[in-house]
Amino acid sequence: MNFKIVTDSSADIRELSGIPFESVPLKIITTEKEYVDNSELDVVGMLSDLKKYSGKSHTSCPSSGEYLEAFGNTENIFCITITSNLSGSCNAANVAMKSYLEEHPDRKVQVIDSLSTGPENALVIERLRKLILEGKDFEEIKTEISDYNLNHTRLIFALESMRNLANNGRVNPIVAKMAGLLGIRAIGRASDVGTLEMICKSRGPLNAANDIVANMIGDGYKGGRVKIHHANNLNAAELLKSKILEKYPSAEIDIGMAGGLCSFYAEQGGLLVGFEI
Ligand code: X90
Repeated sequence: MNFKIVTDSSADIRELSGIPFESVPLKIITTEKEYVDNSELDVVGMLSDLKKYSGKSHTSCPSSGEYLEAFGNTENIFCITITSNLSGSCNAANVAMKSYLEEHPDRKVQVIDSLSTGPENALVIERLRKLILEGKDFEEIKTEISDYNLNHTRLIFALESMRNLANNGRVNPIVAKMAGLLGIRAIGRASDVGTLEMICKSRGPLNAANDIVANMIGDGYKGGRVKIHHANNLNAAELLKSKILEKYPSAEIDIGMAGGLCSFYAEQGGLLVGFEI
């Protein structure tokens, strides 16, 4: 029985060992350039271009055809997407699933709406990988992964600017103003329905790290796995890691650079934190 994990590039994972894997890119589009969010994208270069650019910009999700191509010739497919409440990616994956199953009625495809993005999706993908490598069957994995995604992982973020989110209608412009002030970070979480929910504002990186940890604990964090993805802000990621380790010295914490899509919306300096509860 062969398995494949397919995701969109919002999960910030470019490769995965041990299991066939494909990340279908979203695109970041300005009037000057189109950035394809794949392993060739220079995310830091994109952020620096965007800093100098004041025109319109938007993003686009994969088409169902691109998902179909990624499904390939596979018996069992798990496809995890960015929250369906902020993107058409999940819908495209569902359309692809329907036509794949019409053509191959004997195969299995499960589309998982993460209701989140970035490092929370990465946690779910790594758990999927583990369950597949343990030799569990499709139905068992389906049940376990849905429970893990909905009940055992969360996402908190800290953003220094929400201009791109507001300009693209992904967050209320009044809410976005809170992150527009110099030195202020807007702290928020992925809500239960996969939208941005604001928690508070923090002044300065140290307060932001402390507020993130306090909110992680408030959401049920007890020392499990953490993934911190940063938009070109390794210092803030390291600071946050040290604050989590002060409280949970044996926590397993990975730091990684956010991909193109998350970096575009989180903007220079932003942090996304996926964690287990
Ligand atoms: O379909 C598309 O064009 C993609 C649209 C994506 C819009 C939102 C991406 C947010 C990325 C920002 C902070 C985390 C928010 C989490 C909310 C669930 C990162």
